[in-house]
Amino acid sequence: MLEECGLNYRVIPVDIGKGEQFHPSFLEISPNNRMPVIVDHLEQEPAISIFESGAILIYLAEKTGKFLPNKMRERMEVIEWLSWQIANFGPMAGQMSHFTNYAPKDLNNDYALDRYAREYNRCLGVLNNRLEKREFICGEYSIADIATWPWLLPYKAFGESLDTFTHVQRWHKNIKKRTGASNGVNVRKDLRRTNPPSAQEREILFGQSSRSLKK
Ligand SMILES: N[C@@H](CCC(=O)N[C@@H](CS)C(=O)NCC(=O)O)C(=O)O
Repeated sequence: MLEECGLNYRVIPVDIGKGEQFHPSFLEISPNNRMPVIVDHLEQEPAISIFESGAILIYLAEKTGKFLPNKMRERMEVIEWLSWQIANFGPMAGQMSHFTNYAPKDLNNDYALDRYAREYNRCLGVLNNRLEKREFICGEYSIADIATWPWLLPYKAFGESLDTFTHVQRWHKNIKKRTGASNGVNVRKDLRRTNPPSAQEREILFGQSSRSLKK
């Protein structure tokens, strides 16, 4: 979104394998100990911080007047589909990623994998139906597309194919051509995890409970 809007920004990496997401200064602006979170020093005094990707997208759309229509009907459609992504496609893809990439192989995860694979596949069906008569999710390119597209990208690693989702295929190609979108998904690619997490990192990442938040 920042790339799509041509906004200036500074990336501050958070090493979640080292537990930096539990640092009090991070929890102050992201109480759910998750990235992303943004701090806008220009718009408000004092600076305003926003966590949760959906809220961040709405904020940036409001700030720039881009990718969120003003008219109530069109605006609500975008918010509806943004909410669909936040509550369905994103979390299902997130769980697919966990069970595909990180769940211990010596445990039987078949049920969980099957459950999330079906839900991811179902969401692709919902998206495909929606795109049948529209170039983008809500007609014009919007924050609903910006939120949804990144979770389509790992479909092959999740064992999916787009062969039967022809409208999703077309939509994917169209977004990939956008400079802002492709720049956005490549931001700080150098920091992406390439090795499996160590035992210590696994404990920080997957051993979380309310105790992890203790001050
Ligand atoms: N619902 C959140 C999910 C964000 C999320 O899960 N972020 C992951 C990285 S992609 C994270 O920060 N994980 C830290 C952790 O597991 O402690 C959003 O959309 O902003």
